[in-house]
Amino acid sequence: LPDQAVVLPSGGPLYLQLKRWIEDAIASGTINPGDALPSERDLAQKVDVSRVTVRKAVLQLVKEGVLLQRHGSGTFVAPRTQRVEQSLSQLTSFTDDMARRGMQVRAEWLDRGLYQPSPEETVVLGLSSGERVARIARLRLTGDAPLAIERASLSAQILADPMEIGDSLYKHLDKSGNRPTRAIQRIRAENLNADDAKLLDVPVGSASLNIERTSYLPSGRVIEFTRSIYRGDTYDFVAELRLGD
Ligand code: 16G
Repeated sequence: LPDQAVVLPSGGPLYLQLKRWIEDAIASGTINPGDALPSERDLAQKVDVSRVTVRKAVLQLVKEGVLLQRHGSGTFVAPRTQRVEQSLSQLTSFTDDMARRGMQVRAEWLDRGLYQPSPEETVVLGLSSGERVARIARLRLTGDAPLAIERASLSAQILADPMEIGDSLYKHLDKSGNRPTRAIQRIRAENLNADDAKLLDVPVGSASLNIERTSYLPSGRVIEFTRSIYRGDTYDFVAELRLGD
């Protein structure tokens, strides 16, 4: 930290002023990812606030994932997460996208089985009466870092045995000539609920992108209805735009 006296940004409770000051110091590169924060006592002395105030500001930043606390060794600026750029103009699979980037991915299964469809699934997938739905839900990770939760629904006629799909749903569909060739995607901002936040290893209420994909065969038949939840701190969705007529 610089030697000169610390001037906190004004306004609001003291701990929030200190929090903002720490955020600014990180943003401006005064302290960098991996750097240790001074001890609570040193920081309190330097900024001329109480240790309770320091503790509150630090705790808040730990909750937000900006700082990391390691037992016994202190508080550090968290490494900046590497962002992933994802094209919005091509119909690709998660496995393809990650392989292209050379990223090693894996999946943790949250659910896979045949169910009675919900009214929404019946309508979107165009199921006939009595037809069941195959649901597959996965947490998709690179190493230990969770990237997205994916919950897919398909007609049981297309995916009779959800246990059969290996690492990639699209590769599996390809085998039976059922790989989709067109999709509609809807993207929405969402604050994560407790369950999904836990799965994605981020604080409750963190920003995420909720993506709904309905994909089609050339015949027009809907093949897949998938809700994906992507970490807002990790993903950039990018589309190329061209001047229209
Ligand atoms: C993508 C799709 C998802 C599809 C999955 C198949 C988005 C938002 N979603 O993640 O709908 O089911 O790819 O991936 O892009 P897989 O072949 O690796 O299982």
